[in-house]
Amino acid sequence: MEYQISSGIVDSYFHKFKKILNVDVAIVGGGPSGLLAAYYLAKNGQNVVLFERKLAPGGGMWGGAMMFNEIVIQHEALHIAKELGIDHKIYTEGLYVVDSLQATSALIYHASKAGATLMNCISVEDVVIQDKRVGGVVINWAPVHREKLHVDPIIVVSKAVLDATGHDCEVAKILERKNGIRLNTPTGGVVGERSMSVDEAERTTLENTKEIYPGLFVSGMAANGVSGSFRMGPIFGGMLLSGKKISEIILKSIHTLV
Ligand code: 48F
Repeated sequence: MEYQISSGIVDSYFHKFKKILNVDVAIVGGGPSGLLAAYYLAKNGQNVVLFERKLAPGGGMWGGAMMFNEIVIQHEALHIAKELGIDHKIYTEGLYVVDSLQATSALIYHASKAGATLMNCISVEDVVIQDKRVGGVVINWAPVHREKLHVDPIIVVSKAVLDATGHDCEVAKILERKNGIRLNTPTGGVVGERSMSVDEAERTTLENTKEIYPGLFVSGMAANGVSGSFRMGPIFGGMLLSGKKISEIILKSIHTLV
């Protein structure tokens, strides 16, 4: 019995790992925008992997506001909550409150059920460049990074990479820093996030959700960070709509590659 348990886990894990070495889309970051992009892309037949460095995907959604475990979503994004079976209560005109634990676990469950492979405890430390495009990501165990161990990584190739790393826009920063290239942002580089301005931030999240370099796409707070837009705190409509929008942009881009 002891042997069967271990061997079942190892066989199944390595089968999964082999499958994600060459994918359609590699998503970096398991916050709401990354999870939702994973859900819609997998639902549309793409082979998708999502890397999250923490033990639990979910990013900034679990904690609600200052650990009050409720979040707010706007009417415009309500159809997504309904599609995922998330309970919601109207609070005031156009604004709904949602239990953050139910919402976050629903995003994880539906992304996985739709067929996306979710890989936790793995950090993306670099990108692959092929023919002047981003063509994959470079990964390592998150504890290897934390312990600063000198261990070489594993390479994952993909047709598209999504930077959904939230406020830090880590992938875009790495691409800019290491390669001296111009990004499709107002300055040509990562501009950096601005202070709180909810309406403006929610609006610009969607505008900033786009391809910023051939093969590299941004969603969620990473989209606002690279283009120098504002933060918005515990209101999540923009994050959900951004995840959905980037899945449509990536799908179109992959179809034009074929
Ligand atoms: O920050 P995060 O939740 O991303 P998001 O989808 O949503 C932002 C909101 O939660 C909130 C907000 C909007 O209302 O202001 O903050 O933009 O999740 C990003 C995830 O990416 C992981 C990180 O641990 C987090 O769970 N992550 C960041 N860098 C890496 C990474 C990396 N290099 N490799 C793997 N995971």
